[in-house]
Amino acid sequence: MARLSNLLTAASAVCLGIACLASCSTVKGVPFPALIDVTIDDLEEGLSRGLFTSVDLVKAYLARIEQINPVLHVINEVNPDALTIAAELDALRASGTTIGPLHGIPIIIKDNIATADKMNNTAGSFALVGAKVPRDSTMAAKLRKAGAIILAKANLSQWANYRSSNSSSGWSAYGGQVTGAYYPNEDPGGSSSGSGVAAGIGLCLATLGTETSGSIISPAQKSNLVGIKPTVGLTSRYLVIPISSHQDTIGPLARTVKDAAIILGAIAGPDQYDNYTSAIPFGDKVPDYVSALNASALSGARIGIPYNALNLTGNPTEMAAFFSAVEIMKSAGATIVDANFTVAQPNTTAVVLGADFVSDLAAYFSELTYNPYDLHSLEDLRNFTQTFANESYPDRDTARWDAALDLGFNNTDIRFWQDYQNNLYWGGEGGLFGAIARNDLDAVIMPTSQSAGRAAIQGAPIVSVPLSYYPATWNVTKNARGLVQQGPNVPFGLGFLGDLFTEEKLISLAYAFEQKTQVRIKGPKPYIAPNIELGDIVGF
Ligand SMILES: *[C@@H]1O[C@H](CO)[C@@H](O)[C@H](O)[C@H]1NC(C)=O
Ligand SMILES: *[C@@H]1O[C@H](CO)[C@@H](O)[C@H](O)[C@H]1NC(C)=O
Ligand SMILES: *[C@@H]1O[C@H](CO)[C@@H](O)[C@H](O)[C@H]1NC(C)=O
Ligand SMILES: *[C@@H]1O[C@H](CO)[C@@H](O)[C@H](O)[C@H]1NC(C)=O
Ligand SMILES: *[C@@H]1O[C@H](CO)[C@@H](O)[C@H](O)[C@H]1NC(C)=O
Ligand SMILES: *[C@@H]1O[C@H](CO)[C@@H](O)[C@H](O)[C@H]1NC(C)=O
Ligand SMILES: *[C@@H]1O[C@H](CO)[C@@H](O)[C@H](O)[C@H]1NC(C)=O
Ligand SMILES: *[C@@H]1O[C@H](CO)[C@@H](O)[C@H](O)[C@H]1NC(C)=O
Ligand SMILES: *[C@@H]1O[C@H](CO)[C@@H](O)[C@H](O)[C@H]1NC(C)=O
Ligand SMILES: *[C@@H]1O[C@H](CO)[C@@H](O)[C@H](O)[C@H]1NC(C)=O
Ligand SMILES: *[C@@H]1O[C@H](CO)[C@@H](O)[C@H](O)[C@H]1NC(C)=O
Ligand SMILES: CC(=O)N[C@H]1CO[C@H](CO)[C@@H](O)[C@@H]1O
Repeated sequence: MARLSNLLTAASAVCLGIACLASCSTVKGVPFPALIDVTIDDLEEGLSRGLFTSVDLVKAYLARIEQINPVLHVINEVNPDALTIAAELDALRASGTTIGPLHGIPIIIKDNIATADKMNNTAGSFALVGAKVPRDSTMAAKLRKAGAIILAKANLSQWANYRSSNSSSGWSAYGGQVTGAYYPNEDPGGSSSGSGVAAGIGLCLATLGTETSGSIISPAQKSNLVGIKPTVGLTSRYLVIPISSHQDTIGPLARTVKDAAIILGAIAGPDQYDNYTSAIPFGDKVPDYVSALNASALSGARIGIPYNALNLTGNPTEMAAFFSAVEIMKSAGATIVDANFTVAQPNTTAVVLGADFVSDLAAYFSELTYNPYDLHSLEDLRNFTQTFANESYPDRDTARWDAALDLGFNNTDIRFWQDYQNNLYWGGEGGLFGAIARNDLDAVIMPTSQSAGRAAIQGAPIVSVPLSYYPATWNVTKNARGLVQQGPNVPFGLGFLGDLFTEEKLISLAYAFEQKTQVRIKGPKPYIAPNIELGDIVGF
């Protein structure tokens, strides 16, 4: 009896949290947040109090995946070893040992982050089904070291949206078309599309995505999530299928800033296999991103708006919400600064990504210990894709690869270097870094849909948080493949952009904004989500 009442007190305390105000469920009759809202703190509390085990959690999430995947095509593969791993972590916990901040917490990763287990790493292409890597990617290894259970691989825009000029966000030949959960046939954003929807509807606690330009923040906003796009080099790209060594980065998509901060802390840091990580200014001492969370951080902060780089009339709904957010920040004590970029519209080209892809893809192929179709270059991959029936060519073309190969050079060429230097200027002195330095800013803000480009070309960080959503009466607009772009309840976000390696500052500001607004909690719910909860698993 005493034990049960302890549980009751503990779980009720958990359930007084904001998450549970939004949606409460029960486990063994005890109130507990629903899996669509649950946080790492909630799960750690439930696990450590013995309300449920990691095996229960994995069973619940697998059942939810089975319920929803035939409709939304979020997941490419589940980890056949997940229950075994969960049981091992449960046994460790029972013996008094927790190995890290994610002990026993199920996480899903994008299907371009390799694991040396039974799961494939495909980028959504049949070219890599069956391929083997020599060891875990550093991201997978760090998740495991933090105690996480890698539950599944999430579907994505094929090749992280670097193949076609006429494909769609969230489509891959291997996984089909991911759709969002806020409106039927919603464009899920890309390219970490499955990572967005999976975290958004609670197929796991949170996910990892990758970004070259927009691929974390875009699906994060479409699934009403926080997305952290870290500085290039803060998180290792080793054994992550690349687009561009100069722009690729890996980061979390989560339902709260705090959860995203915990996960970032677990995956950041130097890695002998990715020499970009040697640019990290704090070495092995990864900042404690959780202790950076400060609900008052907007007070006294200097926040810049680059008016001349915004599309002020393009999307009146998003811009109206953006300027409401500005008022909220002002009332929270922030100083808002007119911080135009010196170059309003940079003339970027396809050279950096194309030339990087030629080099970096070949380097990834060369790491494989089993390469089922013996592919070694972009030429090989293009030929495979154009001739393998299930790759949907030419309905989905290979225009980006054609353009990359038409360059006739890779990233060792002087012509690459010239374009790369232009990008650094447009992202740096002529763009984001110039605005920050001239105006002594803590961050620059833009609507998430307009945030990606300037940060991408400089490898700069972005934290995107939920901002608002289209009203319930909104008329649906669709893209060429029939995916809903704007529609009733479709969410969108706000981006905080900063200088290199200033994630602590950005996370702190994003957290203060989240605490003031609670858009995810107060806003509309998905039109579709799995309904199996821990209570349906525990004790049955
Ligand atoms: C990986 O792909 C192979 C096909 O080569 C398949 O047999 C296997 O089941 C896949 N792994 C998972 C976890 O689905
Ligand atoms: C960084 O690593 C890459 C690939 O691992 C290699 O090609 C490159 O030469 C290295 N650069 C430096 C400066 O060591
Ligand atoms: C939180 O931010 C406020 C406003 O900038 C500052 O005064 C306060 O010292 C910060 N708290 C912590 C614990 O850093
Ligand atoms: C910034 O750009 C906007 C839009 O082009 C312009 O209206 C405004 O005057 C500029 N502000 C400054 C301080 O130059
Ligand atoms: C602004 O947004 C509108 C609507 O999305 C678009 O048609 C237009 O091309 C955009 N303008 C610029 C300069 O990006
Ligand atoms: C933009 O870049 C292209 C390719 O480098 C060049 O041909 C063109 O002249 C540039 N346009 C401007 C306005 O700078
Ligand atoms: C990159 O270009 C250099 C110079 O032409 C060439 O030697 C090298 O093989 C190329 N590497 C790849 C992966 O294409
Ligand atoms: C192109 O792919 C086809 C089918 O996969 C293969 O038979 C052929 O040898 C490939 N051609 C080249 C030049 O690699
Ligand atoms: C390719 O697609 C066909 C028709 O949709 C399907 O029957 C077949 O199993 C697919 N092949 C692979 C390798 O998935
Ligand atoms: C995509 O582009 C290719 C090449 O231009 C074309 O053959 C194909 O019909 C296009 N697909 C669609 C759906 O328009
Ligand atoms: C929605 O579409 C209807 C019919 O086309 C039109 O009458 C109405 O003005 C539209 N509403 C908005 C908000 O655009
Ligand atoms: C785990 C899972 O549900 N995988 C599915 C992913 O999507 C492909 C294509 O739609 C299915 O064939 C898999 O079964």
